[in-house]
Amino acid sequence: MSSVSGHWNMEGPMTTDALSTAAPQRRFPDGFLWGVATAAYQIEGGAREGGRGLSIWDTFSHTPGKVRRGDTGDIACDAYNRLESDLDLLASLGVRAYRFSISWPRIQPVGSGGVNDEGLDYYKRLVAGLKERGIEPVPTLYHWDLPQPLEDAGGWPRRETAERFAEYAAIVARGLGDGVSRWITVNEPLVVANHGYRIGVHAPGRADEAAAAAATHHVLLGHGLAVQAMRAELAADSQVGVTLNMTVVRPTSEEAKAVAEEIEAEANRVFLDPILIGAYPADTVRARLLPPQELIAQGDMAIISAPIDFLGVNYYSPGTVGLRAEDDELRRGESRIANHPGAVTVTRRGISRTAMGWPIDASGLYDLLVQLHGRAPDLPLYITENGMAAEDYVDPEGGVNDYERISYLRDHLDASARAIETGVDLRGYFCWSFLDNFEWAEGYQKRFGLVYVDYWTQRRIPKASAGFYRQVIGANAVPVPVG
Ligand code: IFM
Repeated sequence: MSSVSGHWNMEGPMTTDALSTAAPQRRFPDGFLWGVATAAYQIEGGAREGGRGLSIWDTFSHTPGKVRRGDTGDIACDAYNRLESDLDLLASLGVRAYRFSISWPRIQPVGSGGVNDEGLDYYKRLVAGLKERGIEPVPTLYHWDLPQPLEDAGGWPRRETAERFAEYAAIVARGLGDGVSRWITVNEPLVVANHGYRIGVHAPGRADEAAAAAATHHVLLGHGLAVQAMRAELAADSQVGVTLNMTVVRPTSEEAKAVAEEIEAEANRVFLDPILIGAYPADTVRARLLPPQELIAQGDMAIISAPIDFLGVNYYSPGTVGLRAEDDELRRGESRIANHPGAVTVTRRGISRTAMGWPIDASGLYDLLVQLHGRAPDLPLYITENGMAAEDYVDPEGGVNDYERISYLRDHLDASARAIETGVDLRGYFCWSFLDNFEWAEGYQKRFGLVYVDYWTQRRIPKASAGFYRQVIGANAVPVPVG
């Protein structure tokens, strides 16, 4: 159990020495897994190197108007060519685990059939390099870079894509299984279906409600089939889980409770319920957002709900929902919610936002963890992403003093430790992100890293938050926020 003890020096602005002296701290359980996270398309670059095929993100980012400033992941952080120095940098942060994703088109350039050994070798070297440095590799198999030929054949709305995914999962498990003991199948199925197929702001850029509903089912099925395929290849004690992006949705009034519950179900339960209980939340979510019955073959829900070893949770921000009549003028900080006439998102007065515009409220993470534990008390949880984008810049002394990020991390880590104190089985925390990187449709403008990347030179500059995080890991504790 974590507990409050000791003293930390919190005098003046928080610095990287903040953990060395006199403020109270909240401790994490021994063995708590401290990590950082990235994803292949966001950092690797080397888009045409090593036999890699094209993914939907290559196509999308090269389509004018899709990504801010026309940025692409062609070069990104050039991590593909900087393996050894990035591994040393990771080690210097003191992390015990590294969550990265595997680029499907590096392994299978056309998404099916033969294996590209050069691609697999790259990840073998990554896994070996991590282990040499005492860092646990935690790969995610799918972080949105679907091989383009599979999209051309219909993409995630097509059932065969789930089957191809399971084949790819088996190849990776066979190739890397010796060095990896914790695996994540899919990152954020909601974003795959919703951003990629419903609203089209992410690759492949389709805006088609029926395609999104079908993609929802097939990404979940892909997860379930991949779990089966991987278990057949891996040692019995290997752990396989999935990562969902989740939030809490708070109503501003008693009257707004029902719509808040529906919005929360759309965001969380459409993906969580099938995994936990083998059913879509048809009682709460409108039918057109759910896969039609004719797509759900017999046995699918059992495959999707086969036991997993842990749930990965990505949390950034909570939502607050209120009611306003259609003709009401909106107040400051309010915006209407598509498909929910009369509902508005509300930003509480005085609340800070990240550079993405997301409200900062760590109590949402605490509430989410407690809720999840209530629903699935025996399922270990990992926070597989949490962090913030900030307007980072290199100061004249050459440092990046990202105090806002330090305070964001401190508050969210404190919320995590408090959740553990109430009995939540939270086993680890992965900060998003190791490096500044390609933030999808936002391109390189939004910086989430603990390490600043100068994209002109590829120079890496650890920010003040990297020092803070290193101290948290060393102490296995976080300073308790004041007030
Ligand atoms: O950068 C993304 C990541 O790829 C998935 N989760 C949210 C992050 C911040 O938007």
